[in-house]
Amino acid sequence: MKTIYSEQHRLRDAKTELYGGELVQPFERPSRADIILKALVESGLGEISDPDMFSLDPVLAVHDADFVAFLETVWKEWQKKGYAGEVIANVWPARRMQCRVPRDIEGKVGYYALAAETSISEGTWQAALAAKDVALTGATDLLKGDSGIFSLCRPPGHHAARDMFGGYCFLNNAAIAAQHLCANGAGRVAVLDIDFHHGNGTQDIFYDRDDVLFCSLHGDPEDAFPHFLGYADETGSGAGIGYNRNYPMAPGTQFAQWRDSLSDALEHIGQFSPRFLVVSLGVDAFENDPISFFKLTTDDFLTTGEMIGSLNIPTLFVMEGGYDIDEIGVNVVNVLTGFEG
Ligand code: Q9C
Ligand code: ZN
Repeated sequence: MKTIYSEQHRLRDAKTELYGGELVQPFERPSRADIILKALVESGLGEISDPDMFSLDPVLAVHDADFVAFLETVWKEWQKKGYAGEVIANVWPARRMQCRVPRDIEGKVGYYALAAETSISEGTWQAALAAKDVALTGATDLLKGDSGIFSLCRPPGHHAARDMFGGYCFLNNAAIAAQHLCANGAGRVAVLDIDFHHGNGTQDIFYDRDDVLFCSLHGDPEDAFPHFLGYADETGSGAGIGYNRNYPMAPGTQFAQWRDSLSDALEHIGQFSPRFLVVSLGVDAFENDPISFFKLTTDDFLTTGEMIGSLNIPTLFVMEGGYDIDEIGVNVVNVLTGFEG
């Protein structure tokens, strides 16, 4: 299987993450991609290619134009205001307040942020742009007839909604790729999200559509980020009713239960019969992940890949989360190897 990868991911190198009331080194850091790349090369899974460059059009097909302009300019605006630190949200349009976009940059940050852990700094926008190129290049390869491609995106994307960033995400790489596949004649596309966290951004983007099926396996929002979306009774709206499926699971969930959810999701995807499948591939369901609570083992990721491969649908894997740096590489390689086998 071919991997698409860009060195530009390094430009996303924030110094701070707001965690437990402290500013810590971000869990989502450049070494994640380095370890994955190293494991891929050692596995001999396939060639590593640079992405092609795409315009903002495929981004604007899923994201709000003012939001995109905000991401492009926020770091400059923040510095212009004289702040010494990184961009961190500290105010929100909470219940019964106005949902207008304020003039002031600090107000704008609160308007477009869905959480405060994700700091923005120099290079964040450039890295996010490169990540969407990595995803779109993979999608283009699928359109040319490839049966499986790995887009090693960093920063990740599945928490980024139509007009919100957060959860370490800025542009929704998987949604941009899925929409690009639809727009280029694919007809139906399914997105399967196996990252530990609910793919709130992807759900948001496709919630009212019947041409994109979204299925997400994740920690119950009662107990896990993003907390305010991802319940089982969110099934879609309008024409999209029945085309959104959430599988929230409890703390301590092991593979036996997780694979039952995966089987159910795969059965629905099979019935939907999409031309392409996009997998939001997070490996933070791993037992040793520092910020998650599922108990999947390294071997379980191999089985996961085999199960996805048994659908026999051309598949784009888009990298999302996974924060146990030591084993992120082998876990990703196992999913891809299982798929190929
Ligand atoms: N107490 C992705 O995996 N906060 N994003 C976690 C833990 C944010 C995860 C707080 C987690 C975001 C792409
Ligand atoms: Zn995650």
